[in-house]
Amino acid sequence: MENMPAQAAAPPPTSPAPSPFPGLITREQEPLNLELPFPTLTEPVVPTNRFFVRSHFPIPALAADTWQLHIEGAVHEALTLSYDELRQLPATTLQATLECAGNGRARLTPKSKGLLWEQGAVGNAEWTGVPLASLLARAGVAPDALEVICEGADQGSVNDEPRAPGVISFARSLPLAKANQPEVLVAYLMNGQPLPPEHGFPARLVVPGWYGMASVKWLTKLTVSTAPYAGYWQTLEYAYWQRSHGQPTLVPVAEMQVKAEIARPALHEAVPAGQPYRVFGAAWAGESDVASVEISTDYGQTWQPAHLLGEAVPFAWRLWEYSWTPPAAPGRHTIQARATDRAGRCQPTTHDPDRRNYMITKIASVEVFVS
Ligand SMILES: Nc1nc2c(c(=O)[nH]1)N[C@H]1C(S)=C(S)[C@@H](COP(=O)(O)O)O[C@H]1N2
Ligand SMILES: [Mo]
Repeated sequence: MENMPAQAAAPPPTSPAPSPFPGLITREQEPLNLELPFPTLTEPVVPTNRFFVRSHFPIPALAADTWQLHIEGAVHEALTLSYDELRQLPATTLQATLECAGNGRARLTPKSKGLLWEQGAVGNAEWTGVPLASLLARAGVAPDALEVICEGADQGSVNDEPRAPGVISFARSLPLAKANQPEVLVAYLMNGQPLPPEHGFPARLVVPGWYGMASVKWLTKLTVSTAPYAGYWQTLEYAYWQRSHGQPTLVPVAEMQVKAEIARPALHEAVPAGQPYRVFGAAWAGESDVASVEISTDYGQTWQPAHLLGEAVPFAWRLWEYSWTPPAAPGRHTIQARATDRAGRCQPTTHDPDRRNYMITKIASVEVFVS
């Protein structure tokens, strides 16, 4: 008998389609919430299919040829834009790091409510889109306008406490002072390609320097408003306590706070004794820049400077490395990293309860086994 040519192993017909997000940690299937396993970080720009996904409702099925963006409210002339019209306007391309305000929640004690993200609800990508300021200028913002309410097409009911009043959409307001900054985009490309449905196709807001919740996906409506907006996603959720005149007041989560994360070693990694090890990670600083990253291997008694890699890119995280030589004797060791921004702000050692379960920047510890 003749030898049959070797057949490529075809997957059995019942096997599920390959994951479009290989290697991401599924925190929730519906709605879809996926986390980057942070120890796998290598490059400053995270590939689109490795970028974390945070959604509160099912992903809306939107088509480019029927999608519209409405700009209304306190404007001189309400506007409606199609996808093609949006793509024909002068565009900007920039990098921006998005971090979910709940990133790091798994480290809070007592156990926090909300999705228990470890370190990977953060990513840096290149975004292309039309500056929001240019769209607002076309519509003509009223002189007494304060903010713009940005609404996505996704909807649902929130049945966990605190409940929402029936079916709501995802909406956040941006103060005009930020909305008019040149870096705030109505983005339609991510890393040079049309946004995937999970990241907001056909268009989303990208608010560089702010926590992820400001970057409204599946953007369909911008309402210019003369009064502060107090919707669900900036009062009952994504709000924290700020003290003024001795009184705690709930204010919307906004600018990202300075933070460094260690990608490697991973938690409980086995590290060879007595040989230099490349500690590696990323740091970001919201609207500021990372001025320094420091490493401690003695529980914060002393700190040594890490080396910042590449050039500073506004609104993008900065990768860093540090050469650590573990002691020759085997044992447990703890590595900590802390970042400082241009304004001299550094990370706290404990989580301020006024931040509730958001803005988690307390210095993290990675315990390793030297062997
Ligand atoms: N319409 C809409 N926009 C949204 C969300 C959402 O649930 N619906 N989630 C927000 C939150 S909390 C974050 S952290 C970012 C995450 O963006 P990504 O999924 O592209 O990583 O999207 C924001 N924009
Ligand atoms: Mo988020």
